Parts: sequence; C-alpha cells; structure tokens
Amino acid sequence: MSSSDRVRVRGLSIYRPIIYGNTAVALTQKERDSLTSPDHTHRWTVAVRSAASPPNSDQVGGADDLSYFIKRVTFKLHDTYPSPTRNIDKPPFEVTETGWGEFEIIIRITFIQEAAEKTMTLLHHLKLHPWTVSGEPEIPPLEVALKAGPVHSWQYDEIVFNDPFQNFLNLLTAHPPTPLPKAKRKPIPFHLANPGSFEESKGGTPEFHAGMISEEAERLDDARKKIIAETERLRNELIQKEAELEKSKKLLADGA
Ligand code: SLL
Repeated sequence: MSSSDRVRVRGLSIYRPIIYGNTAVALTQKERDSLTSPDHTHRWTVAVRSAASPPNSDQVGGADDLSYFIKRVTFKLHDTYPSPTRNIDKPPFEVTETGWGEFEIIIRITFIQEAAEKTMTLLHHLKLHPWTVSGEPEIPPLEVALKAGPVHSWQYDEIVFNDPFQNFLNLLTAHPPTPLPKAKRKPIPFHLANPGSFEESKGGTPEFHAGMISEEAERLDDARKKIIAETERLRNELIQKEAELEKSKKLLADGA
C-alpha cells in the first residue's frame, strides 16, 4: 500500500447495487414429518446478493460475488432459533432454515477493512405466506401454498460510498457490477393477489431490471398527482363549509 492509497478521493461517490430479502417454499406433509421439528411448515433462505440475477437461473439476484467489498453479513434471527445470530464470512451471504412463523430479521453488513466504513444495518420482514389482494396476512391451506410455489420478498438498494479511499476505489472499479437487464426477461411469479396469472406465470422468478426505475418513477408521479388532486378537493370542501358556517352564523345572529 502506497501513501496515496490512504488518501480519500473527495467529492466522489460510487455505489454498488444489492438486494436483500427472502424466498420461502411450503413443505409437503412428507417433508414436515421428516423434520426434527414437525411443526415447521416452510423452508426459507434470507440473503444479501448482487442485484443482477445469474442468466438462466431461478435465483433472485446473485450474479456477482460481493466478497470483494463485503467481509461479513450477520443475520439476527428470531430467538426461537438456536444460535440466532448467524455470521456469514464468505459467499453466498445467506442462511437457509425451516420454520413456521414470519419475523423481523436484522441484517448487518460489515465491509472489508480497506473500506473504512461503518457497519450497515438493514431490516427484513421474513415473508412465508403469499402476497394477498388486501395486504392482510392470510395463511392459505397447504395445497394452495404448494400450488402457488415459492414466495419472494426482495428489496433493491444501493450501497453508496462517499469520498472513498483511493485503494478501496481501485478495488471497486476493478469489479464493475453486472448491469441489470433493460427490461423484464422472466414471467412474474404466481401471486395470490393475481390468481389469473397461474398458467402464464409458471416458473416465474422475480428479477430486478432497469425498467423498474422508470416504473417506480411513474408510480411516484401518479401518487403525487393524486395527492395534489385530493388536496385541491379538500381545500374546496373546506372553503364551501366555511361559507356555510358563516351563513349559519349570520342567520343565527339575525334571528336573535
Ligand atoms: C410469530 N412473532 O408469532 C412471530 C414469531 C417465530 C418463528 C415467529 C422457528 C422456531 C423453532 C420459527 O419459525 N420461529 O425453531 O422451532 O409469528
């Protein structure tokens, strides 16, 4: 390491796209019976991965090995699990378990020493049961869950490094992330909230793609327009009600 390596490159930001979340599958009755804890209903995997998915694979994300900048990922599971703090020091940064309940998982990312960065903490709600129309949790019967296939809950994020040290920057630029595909390449997975989609979505696996950025921007824009329209409507209603109030007050004063 030369002395210039320990210099921060001021004003520069560099980021790496990641995803974190889980995939869960319902266990068949036979699988349940073979477990040491027969009350467990699902097998799940919680992970931190690169955002791009490997080609021709059912895995969500994980095209790139992130160990060039991540040293350790700690998954803090529910206390009902033995040794609930799981330190993963080499890729894949994931934990696979069986269980019966959903809970919050604390995910801590420790960067390599050269990064000179603080640990990053993320929170993920372990999702076992299919997404529903109402958004209310609903536990479907086993046959329905088995037919529906894996449940996915993944969050995209970008880890931003500001004013990185020169040697860390060199390391990052030596490992450019696999770019996200421009558009959707795979059918979306089956969703209880979209039951019509079962046939067409067979084998569907979520995949993050660049188009999602503009889709999200559109959703935000629509929401913003709705809020403006609603604010306007409420403002008019308020003006009208105030006028009515004035009128009633006047009537009352005149009558008195
Ligand atoms: C619930 N608040 O009540 C949650 C807790 C805990 C889940 C869920 C495994 C336990 C074991 C397991 O699924 N814990 O190791 O047997 O829904």
